[in-house]
Amino acid sequence: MKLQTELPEIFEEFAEARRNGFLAVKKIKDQKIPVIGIFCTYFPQEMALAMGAATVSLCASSDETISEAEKDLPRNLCPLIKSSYGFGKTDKCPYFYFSDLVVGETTCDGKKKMYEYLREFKPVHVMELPNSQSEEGYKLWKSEIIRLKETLEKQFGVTITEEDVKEAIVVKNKERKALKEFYELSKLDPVPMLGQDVFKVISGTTFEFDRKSIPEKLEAVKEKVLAEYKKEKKYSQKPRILLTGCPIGGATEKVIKAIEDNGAVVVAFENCSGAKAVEEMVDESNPDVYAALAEKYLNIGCSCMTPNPNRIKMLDRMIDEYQVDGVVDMILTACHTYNVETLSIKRFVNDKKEKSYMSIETDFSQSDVGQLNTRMAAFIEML
Ligand code: BJ8
Repeated sequence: MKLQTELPEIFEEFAEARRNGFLAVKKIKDQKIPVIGIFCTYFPQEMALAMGAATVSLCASSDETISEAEKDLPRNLCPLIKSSYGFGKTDKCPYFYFSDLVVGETTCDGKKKMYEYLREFKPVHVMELPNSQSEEGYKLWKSEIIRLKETLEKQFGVTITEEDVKEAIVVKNKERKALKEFYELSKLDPVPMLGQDVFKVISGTTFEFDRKSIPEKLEAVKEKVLAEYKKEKKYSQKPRILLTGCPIGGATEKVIKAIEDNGAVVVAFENCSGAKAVEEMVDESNPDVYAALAEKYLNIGCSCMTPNPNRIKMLDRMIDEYQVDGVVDMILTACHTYNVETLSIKRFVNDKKEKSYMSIETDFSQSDVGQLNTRMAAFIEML
């Protein structure tokens, strides 16, 4: 069996962008470009792009600062929230350090309450995210995007015109399209690349601050993967897994590794580290740019929405398109919304799609790697 791990140079540019993310942000700061720290996929990235600012993700993914966070926050809280707060408090995260403004959204209870304390370390703007995708919800989200624009204008002394927003929409749509076309290579059977490498590319693009250059880079990596695939013809068939649930990154990449070390391959990421952020474009034909942004972003199928039909719709489509054999739902400890939603996801995957389903609860420590491997091996064995 030959997979792309024997050709690491194909993905090296993106892996390196990830490793050197701190340096890239420092360079941005040296050029006096404003930096906006963000926490969530609901953040309308086009607004930052429209004013020429860079965005960095502050969703921390290591347990390094959790003990410090637990001095202020309850222990029984999602590790993502504790870690994010801990990095802000200890100033150990250069992304947080370099952020001129932090933008959060009223998603889950833990996150929105955490922002109240985060204000002690940085200027924080909180967007009021509705809990459902109702008509009223879309109106509120549109007005919140306009309020964000006004905050950015005031804080950075800039004017953001509708033309600026329109241009940013086109740039971000091109980036999404290119990313989607790249990871859709995993629809091939046998698959041409491991999920671990797809993930390297997806996360590597977040550290490319020249957003216009991203489509070309993605096209190049796609061509290289395809060329190898056609040349080698040695790729073997493996059980195909779709990952859903909480966002993955850093410490939780252990889940992708456990799946692939035990003989399967992750062919699709439905969570916020993948398709949730990418699949739906902003409607460029809508003359009301704020309505177009509100629609794209509020449609994201996060478990903070009630009900949350868009997660099911995306799972339905992706399970078919990627010829998925099994679904793994990763829940971070104490994430109540995703944890409660596991039942409906399990029912949908088992009963409607007639596929295998497994949910795993984990945190940012590595203490459960052995147990993860045992459970994955058993799950994959029965696929
Ligand atoms: S759009 S998934 S990035 S909220 S894991 S902090 S929900 S308790 S991260 Fe998320 Fe936006 Fe939704 Fe995506 Fe709360 Fe759950 Fe923790 Fe979470």
